[in-house]
Amino acid sequence: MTDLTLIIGNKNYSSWSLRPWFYMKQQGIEFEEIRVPLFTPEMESQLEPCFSDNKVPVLIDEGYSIWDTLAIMEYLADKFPENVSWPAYSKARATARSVSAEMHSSFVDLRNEMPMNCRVKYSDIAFSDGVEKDIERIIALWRYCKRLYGQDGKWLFSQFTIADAMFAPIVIRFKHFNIPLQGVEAEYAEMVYNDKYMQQWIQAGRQETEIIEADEL
Ligand SMILES: N[C@@H](CCC(=O)N[C@@H](CS)C(=O)NCC(=O)O)C(=O)O
Repeated sequence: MTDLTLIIGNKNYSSWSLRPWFYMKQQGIEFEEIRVPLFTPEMESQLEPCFSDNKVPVLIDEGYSIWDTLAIMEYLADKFPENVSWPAYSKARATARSVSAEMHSSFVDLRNEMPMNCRVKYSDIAFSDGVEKDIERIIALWRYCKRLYGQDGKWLFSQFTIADAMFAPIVIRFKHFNIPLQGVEAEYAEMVYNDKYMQQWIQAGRQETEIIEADEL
């Protein structure tokens, strides 16, 4: 029995929904999941009481609505302080927040040209300079976190944190767009992609049949 409900979009496409879902699974937080297909009347009616500007994900706790990915995970970090959500050391925590906020607010070219799609694998796609720059920056962020704080475990800050949840959809994009990775970033991406909860999400996404044309190349 749980008081928490996470409203998510299509698993095939909804990169924002994946983040808090993956975080809650990794943290062992029980929740009921409601999946609403994006851009449908069903989505509108489900989200109407949530004040989320018709966007997913939304977390409902005892009827109270929390929207926006980072706010949801911060709320859960406060609610379950026994979980590790951010690194303990304050400078590592600040870095984890910096990279998470950067992921939240940046990489527009990558989002536009490289939509998350669990069903499809591409190769030889020509990207704009903007996307190449976004890819380089994300790899640099992962290397930076791993070098400074990620030597004692498989995650960016050794233990799983919100930062890993923030980059989870990037891992699917890199894999499905066949982005060549090396060294530490290749190891990290492979580990996250093969994580059992990531695989649950990807397999569920692959079973979905809705098509969002804008996210199909
Ligand atoms: N910044 C928001 C973004 C949420 C968002 O854009 N979600 C997409 C699905 S992945 C959505 O609901 N789109 C529907 C729409 O824009 O009408 C967050 O962090 O949660």
